Amino acid sequence: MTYDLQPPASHYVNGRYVEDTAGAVIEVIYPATGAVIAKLHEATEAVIEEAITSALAAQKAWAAMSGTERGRILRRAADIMRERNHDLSVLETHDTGKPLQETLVADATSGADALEYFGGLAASLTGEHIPLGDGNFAYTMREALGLCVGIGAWNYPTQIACWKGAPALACGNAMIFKPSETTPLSALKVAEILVEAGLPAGLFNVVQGTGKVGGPLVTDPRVNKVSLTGSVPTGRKVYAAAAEGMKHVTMELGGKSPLVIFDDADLDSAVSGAINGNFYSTGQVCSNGTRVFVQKGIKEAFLARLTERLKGAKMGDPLDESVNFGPMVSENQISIVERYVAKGQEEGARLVTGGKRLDQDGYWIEPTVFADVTDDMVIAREEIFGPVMCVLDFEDEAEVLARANDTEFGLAAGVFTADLTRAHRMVAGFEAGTCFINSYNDAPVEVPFGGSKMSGVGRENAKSAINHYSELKSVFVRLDACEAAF
Ligand code: TXE
Repeated sequence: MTYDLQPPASHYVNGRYVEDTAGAVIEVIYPATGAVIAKLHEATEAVIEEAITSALAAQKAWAAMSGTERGRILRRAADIMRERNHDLSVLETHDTGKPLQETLVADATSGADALEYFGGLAASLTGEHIPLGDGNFAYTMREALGLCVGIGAWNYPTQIACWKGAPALACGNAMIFKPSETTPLSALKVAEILVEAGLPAGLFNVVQGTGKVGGPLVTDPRVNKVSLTGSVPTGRKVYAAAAEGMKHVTMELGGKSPLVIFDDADLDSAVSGAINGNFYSTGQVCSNGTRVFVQKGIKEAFLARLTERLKGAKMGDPLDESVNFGPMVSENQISIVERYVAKGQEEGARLVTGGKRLDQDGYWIEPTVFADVTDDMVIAREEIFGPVMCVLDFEDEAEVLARANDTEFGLAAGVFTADLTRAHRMVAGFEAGTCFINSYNDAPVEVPFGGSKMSGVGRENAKSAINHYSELKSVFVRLDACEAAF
């Protein structure tokens, strides 16, 4: 790899690396071994201030450029990311622990897709003409919001930086991005690449830190929009703080999504869906279908096939491309998962496979399946955010739909069935923002992604993201005389 794990400095502000060693130390840990691979400093007030002032100084000129010009820079950045995919993926693997087999296809590539997609869209962000009779008319202008703050989670650091940065920049905004303190490395490379592609300094700044840095960014009156990917408790705090300043928000939060498998489903395909929806990225995916409802007729066949297929999970050096199951991201996260595994056993769920933490350095735990899970168990109600699948039985469609929706969350939902009529009936009934029929967890940039209920507000990706990074100005034009009552 050509990238050093230790970046030149902690932050990327105003087109260059910036350091302030007065900030608290952030140790970056390689989850596969527990070794410290880099040390950074949390942003101080001075760093945050420079991030804000340089962003504001650059934003108006950026918004005044044509969409074609802005888009060209984003598309160039997409090309650079693709050229450097291998190095970026190795870095992402060190940052998150996710196996290289995954990071090579799901992180910088997904980020590049977002840059390419929104780069392509930038020139077509227009308003409309509204005829009003008698020659009078109105038109709308789509305008940038100004300064946007992006706050990331640790599971998809590159992807999250790009899913927020690309639409923000395409619309003519500046963005300050704060990665999760657990995975601070990759977003710095996104900033570097954008500047290399021609992005003027100040338009995409990266500042490091915990909520102590995120908090002041959210409340700063100069910030117009906040987009967060994280947990529901943090989302609630950030949303409330943003509301004080009447800021635009996008909240991409957690879930406990249902995946419903009817007994007419193709068994192997359904097992693949359940594996993708529970064990990809070691289960650390917000949209995971962790409540797997299996119709009674195929329950035992499903569990048998699933157990067989799980033998194909290969743990080991995440940089070995044949490894397909990595460690969890941190000691904190694995200990949360261990507590839930113990809770599931205490509650009387049947541990079908897995559940054990490996006796070695790093944060390794086996892919875990519980069967005979009931709706009221804690493991069926709370987001675990790890490789723990809960299998629940059901008898019929109406019953399973009601149970699937009986949650405070509403991020995603999936159904496997050979009956397409039933499939469409089910997705029409799901209380969830992102649904899948005979598939699970696909997230192409062309499709809106996001949740309802406690899982969030707004949508990322697709044309719909444009509405969350711009606003309309309406202009009324009178061609005849303007009259008044007196
Ligand atoms: O998330 P947090 P964490 C869920 C998952 C996991 C839990 C905790 O259930 O177990 O979240 O993960 C920043 N003002 N997800 O601790 O705490 C924080 O620094 C402004 C789901 O990583 O929500 C980080 O950058 N910012 C998720 C980001 O918010 C604040 C993926 C998220 O932190 C802040 C990851 C504050 N007051 C975890 N407090 C998903 N939806 O995919 C914290 N932050």
